[in-house]
Amino acid sequence: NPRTHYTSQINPETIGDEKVTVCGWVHEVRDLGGICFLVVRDRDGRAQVTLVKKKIDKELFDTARKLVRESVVAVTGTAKPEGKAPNGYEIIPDEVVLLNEAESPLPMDTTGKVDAELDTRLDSRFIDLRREKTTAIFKIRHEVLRAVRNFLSTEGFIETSSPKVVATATEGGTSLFPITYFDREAFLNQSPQLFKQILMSGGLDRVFEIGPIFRAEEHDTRRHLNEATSIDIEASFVDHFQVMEILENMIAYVYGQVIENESASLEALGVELKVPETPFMKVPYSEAVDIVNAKGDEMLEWGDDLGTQAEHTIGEHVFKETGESHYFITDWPTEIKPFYAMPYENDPLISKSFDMMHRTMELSSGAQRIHLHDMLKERIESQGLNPDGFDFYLRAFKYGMPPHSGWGVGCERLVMTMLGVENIRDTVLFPRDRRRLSP
Ligand code: ATP
Ligand code: AMO
Repeated sequence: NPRTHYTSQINPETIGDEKVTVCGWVHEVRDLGGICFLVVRDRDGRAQVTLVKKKIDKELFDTARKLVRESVVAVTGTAKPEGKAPNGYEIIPDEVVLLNEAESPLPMDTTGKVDAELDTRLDSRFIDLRREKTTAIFKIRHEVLRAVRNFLSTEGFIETSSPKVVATATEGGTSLFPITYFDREAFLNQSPQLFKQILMSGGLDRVFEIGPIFRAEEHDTRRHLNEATSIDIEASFVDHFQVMEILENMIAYVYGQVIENESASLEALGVELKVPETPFMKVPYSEAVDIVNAKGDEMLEWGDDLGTQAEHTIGEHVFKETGESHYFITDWPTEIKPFYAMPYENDPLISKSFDMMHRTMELSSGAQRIHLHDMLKERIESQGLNPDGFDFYLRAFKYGMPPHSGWGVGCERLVMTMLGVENIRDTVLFPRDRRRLSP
């Protein structure tokens, strides 16, 4: 019998005597002798199947009783209201079909009673996903990306895709994964940066991309991946303030949509979300340095990058002042931002750039870009890069490039900070890190 309902869709009051078929995994079998409870689990919940020995075919009763946990079954029967069962109903079965038996013991516990190590869970992701809390994260991640697409589409952005096999670096700082492309050297792309800017010259005006970025980060932290998902935008005829506004509004919208559409998943995770208040506080870089130095744990000089500890100090400071976790650090020294960030005309030592921060880590970087060919070429050279490698990019600036701005947000960090997840690997189905290349 084909599936008629997910377990969460059955309401015995409206269904009446109509036969239902649910499909899923054997979550639990409780054999009490005269009565046997079989709990079937699917993506969205559980259904109790109740078999009373005296009232039911003997073969059917034995089939159910002997089911091995996590085997796959299809159960057809009638739903009856039952206050003590999950979702308030139980199924009195006519048929229980064993579709595929699971081996035992299982590679890990699925009931949530035993906390497995992250590595064990990632090695057996197929089993890990059968835990409610794991599924909840990925349902929320889906909702985040759905909301992002919806928001940006409504704001007039066109979804585009850029190549992941490329010839040049963009982000400096982090290193590249070299690959062999036929007989040439190539790299996995660190960011859609150069391509999304070229599209501005093409007149697409507002574009976004959600796609993988690859960074050969050597370090092993709880917030770095070697393959991450970046949400990127680029927009023409707007400055950095305007794209900051798009960013904060998007974050607020995404939080709101998750609260509205994924309340069950939030509950499963024990997370209570509040929509961040907009506009986010803007802390100029020089003030950020003062905040860190005033605390006195470390002494920064103007021009230093802000390390993890400094980010935390500033995050706590902002949180104390505003009660909000999200804020911007703006007006960074031009020298510590990538070559494409636009310096201020009246003070070229600082740039029209920003990071959007969560109390605990950086979530996004962005800037108004240099749209003037000669200035851009000069900046590429002054950062010690060879402009020849950027020919395909620089050409787009010679024949009518509008002023433009944009940003990139790490999807995993967005989900991680939203849910208070400790390790970024928990927000990726199959994470890639220094040690992990499989599954
Ligand atoms: P970006 O996207 O610019 O790389 P990010 O949030 O990934 O931003 P990094 O620039 O990699 O952050 O690091 C932010 C700061 O955190 C850096 O200034 C660096 O000093 C510090 N940092 C990075 N990795 C580590 C690490 N493994 N341990 C401690 N601090 C680190
Ligand atoms: P940036 O290098 O800051 O900026 O990257 C943007 C955002 O992507 C996420 N991110 C990562 N997440 C997990 N693991 C990583 N290794 C990792 N690296 C980056 C972070 C980060 O804030 N081209 C610019 C964006 C722009 O200016 O439009 C860029 O790539 O959340």
